[in-house]
Formats: sequence, structure tokens, C-alpha cells
Amino acid sequence: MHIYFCGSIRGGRDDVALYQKIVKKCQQYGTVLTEHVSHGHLTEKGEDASLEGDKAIHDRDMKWLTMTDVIVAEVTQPSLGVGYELGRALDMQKKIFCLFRPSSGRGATYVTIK
Ligand code: 6IA
Repeated sequence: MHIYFCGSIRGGRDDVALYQKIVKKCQQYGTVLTEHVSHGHLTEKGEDASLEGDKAIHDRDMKWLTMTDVIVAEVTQPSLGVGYELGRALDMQKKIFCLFRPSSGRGATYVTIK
């Protein structure tokens, strides 16, 4: 099974330790295509930015989104990119599992998608 994990990058990396736990758990069930989103050295400032460029990153991510069986998204940290990925995944009629922590004190702006 292919799993596409979504987590904030430019939106802020406060929850990266949690992303690592979620990705590890998901790896018990299948291949996580986007394991790099949980890497501690990837920061919102882009020190780890790929030389491939934004278009190549986008095209690769959309290819993975198309081939994935399920999307797991941690949505507590607001992220433009995660919102975009969920919108595209919804359009592709993918199974989507969103995780949100009410204890964060952030307003739950997301509702159950699917
Ligand atoms: O807007 P955000 O950066 O918070 O969006 C995060 C989401 O977009 C993640 O779920 C990723 O799948 C995707 N995404 C954003 N940036 C990248 C990236 N490199 N590589 C792969 N996926 C990405 C950009 C590095 C950047 C820090 C310059």
C-alpha cells in the first residue's frame, strides 16, 4: 500500500517530531512516499531546498498523489501546501485521513472530508 503523508514545511516545522511518529506508524502498513516531510533537517527556511526547483517538486508530488492509495495529513499547523494537496486529493476522490489536535488551541477550520 502507498501512503502519502502531508505535513507543514513552509507553514512551520513545530510539529516535526510528531510527523516522524506518524510516518513511522504508517510505515508499519505500507510505503510512505513522502517520508522526507518528516525529516528533522528540512526546515521552513529551505536550507534543504532541492536543486530540482519548485515545478519539479510539484510535478513529483502530484505524481505520487495520483498513485497513492491513501493520504494521511497532520493539519494542526496551517499550511498552504497541505491545503493544496488535500484539495487535489479530494478532486482525485482519494481516501483522506486528517489528524487535528484540539489541544493546540487552534480553531478547527477543517471538517471531515471523507
Ligand atoms: O506550504 P508548505 O511548504 O507548508 O506545504 C507542505 C506540503 O507541500 C507537504 O505536505 C509537501 O508534500 C509539499 N511540499 C512543500 N515543499 C516541498 C518540498 N520541498 N519537497 C517536497 N514536498 C514539498 C521544498 C523545500 C522548501 C523548504 C524550500
